[in-house]
Amino acid sequence: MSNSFYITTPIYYVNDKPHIGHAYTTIAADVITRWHRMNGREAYFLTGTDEHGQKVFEAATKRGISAKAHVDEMCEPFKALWAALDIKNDDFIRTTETRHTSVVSDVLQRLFDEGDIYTADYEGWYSTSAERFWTEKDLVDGKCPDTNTKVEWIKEKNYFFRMSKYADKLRAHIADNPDFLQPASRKNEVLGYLKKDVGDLCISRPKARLPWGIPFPMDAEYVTYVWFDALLNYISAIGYHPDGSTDAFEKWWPASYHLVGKDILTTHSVYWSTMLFAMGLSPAKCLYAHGWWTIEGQKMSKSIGNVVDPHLLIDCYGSDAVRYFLMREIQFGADGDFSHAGLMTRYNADLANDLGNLAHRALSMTSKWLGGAVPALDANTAADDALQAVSDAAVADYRVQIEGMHIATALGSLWRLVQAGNKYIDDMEPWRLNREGQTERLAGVMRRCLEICRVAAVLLSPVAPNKGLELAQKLGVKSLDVADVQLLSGLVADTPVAPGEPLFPRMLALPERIQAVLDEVVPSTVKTVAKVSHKKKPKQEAKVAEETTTIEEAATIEEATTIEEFIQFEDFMKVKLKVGEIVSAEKHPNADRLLALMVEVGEDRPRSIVAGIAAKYVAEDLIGKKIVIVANLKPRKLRGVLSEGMLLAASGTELEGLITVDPGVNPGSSVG
Ligand code: ME8
Repeated sequence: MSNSFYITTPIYYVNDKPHIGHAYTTIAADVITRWHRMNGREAYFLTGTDEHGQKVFEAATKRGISAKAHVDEMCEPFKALWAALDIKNDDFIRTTETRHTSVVSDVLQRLFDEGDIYTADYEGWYSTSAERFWTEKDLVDGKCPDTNTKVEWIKEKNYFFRMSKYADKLRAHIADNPDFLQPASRKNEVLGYLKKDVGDLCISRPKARLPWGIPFPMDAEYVTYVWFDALLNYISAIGYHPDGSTDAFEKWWPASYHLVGKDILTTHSVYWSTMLFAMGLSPAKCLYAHGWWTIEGQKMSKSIGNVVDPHLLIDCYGSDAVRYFLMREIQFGADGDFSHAGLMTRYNADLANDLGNLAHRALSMTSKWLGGAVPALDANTAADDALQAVSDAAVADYRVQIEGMHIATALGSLWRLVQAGNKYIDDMEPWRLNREGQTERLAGVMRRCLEICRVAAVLLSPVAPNKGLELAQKLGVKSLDVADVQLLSGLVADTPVAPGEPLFPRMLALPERIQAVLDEVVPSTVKTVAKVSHKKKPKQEAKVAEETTTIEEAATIEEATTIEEFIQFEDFMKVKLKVGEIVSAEKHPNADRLLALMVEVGEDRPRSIVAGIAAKYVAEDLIGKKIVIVANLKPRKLRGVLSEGMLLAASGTELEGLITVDPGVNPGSSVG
């Protein structure tokens, strides 16, 4: 593997504010770049803005300002979003910069001199809004098939790029380079396109119609078609020049990856590759066209009003959680649906529960029972060997997957280890080891749990760099070293550790600002939230019914204790009662009478339980209490918060008190 790694995103049009679609591609590029950097490769990550063209010109004219002033302003929100999302790009190219326009101009001249650009009369239906010509059969009801706006018949002289001349070379290149077009489905699409006759590409627009573009060096009456201009950014930014490129260009080209959305597959695979052939250059090693996000089941569009502003998500969840969600929710390459409910569910399930609990349990037990320092390892038991094997496999798989651009699968591999860590805690019962005074074993067990947290911190960091670092700091780890990361012995004994604040505080209900957006935008969208979120929920919560339960309907203690009819023994046996330990308690965000609890019941994660006990108990006083829960009650949402069980309590006309259990009884023990 060569040591230099060059990755690009599309350069985005400045006619809109950036949304989560733009964020998606850029985050993916950032994740991959961070991973390669961690592995010692020299990397160069380019993004930027596409600033010429009809729409930009019209928007500037409408505002009564110059196109240049308009684009200077409009590229800023992109830069600001990348900063807010912790994107570490090495360069940001704007197509209005001289370093770019001069290269475009010189490439045009060179290709013209060499005969790969020629003039001819062109006739066709022209759509101003799509900035392109259509043939008669392309039109839909006589209108532009892309924008559904009127078209006009235009006959004019234009400049053409001899794309047809390089079509065979492109076909051969695809055949000889099986990894060039990814994923495989996209390759088939391009091969389908190449089955037809590939014509030449009209690459000029008369200046009279479109003044905002790069002028043709050999003809001041014409400007360059926006795609011919834009695609060249990938090489102008790194120092290409037809008369002699810089060393930087020689170092980085061909790019390792062009990441694009599937919407711009043809321009990149066909136009760009043939342009490169004409310039005597090879295409990027891989053109990866990812899938498309819809929003709450609908196309994202300004007219529907459902365009998701990434800043809102960052404000509510933090940049790391947004990055994690977008990377984890869908396979890179596949289409996917964004839903606010899906984001919150995954945030709670993966980040707050799985990872957050592992870190919290490992660090707080170490602090409570082992003096708050990394404990010594003891000799491996069979369970410890098995845990090491899970770590070996998870890390190896993560590496293969992320390097194959399967970021979601890579995260899935890491999560297998996180879940194994939680299960290890349940199986090893550190609370029992502590009670029984098995200090050496307790130390060994807690050490391995902390080690898993270290692996998680390292492998999480390309996707969630701040939280990766925060977790590492809690463990006293100074550098996120990926070499031999899988070995559950990488920490330094006696280093101080501290649980501190939770990494990902649990989200009890949709953030108010998000709920307000959903309520406001399109009423039908809100309904879709529930529907879509069912489909998308991770397994654990798939059975949860989305109900609009009121407090009165809730499964309160009163309800359970006023039933006086006889039941059969078998009926009673259906009820599974378990001992639980309350590990956290908070006021319910939407109901004064309810508390939202997290209860450890010896499973791979604590359960979220909503209980109508706020009149009698202050939340903080409940932490550490051992109680009895009905463990097989169908989970439901109570005023928007998931409840996965019910507490047993004594009550007369009102609640008298919780049924508590001897402190020596372990969470998870069955009652009955
Ligand atoms: O096409 N889902 O710019 P653009 C996933 N300037 N990705 C999405 C998305 C969605 N719903 N919406 C946008 C252009 N994207 C040209 C590119 S490159 C030389 C010139 C992402 O602002 C995706 O990467 O329309 C898509 O390809 C890109 O934004 C389009 O950005």
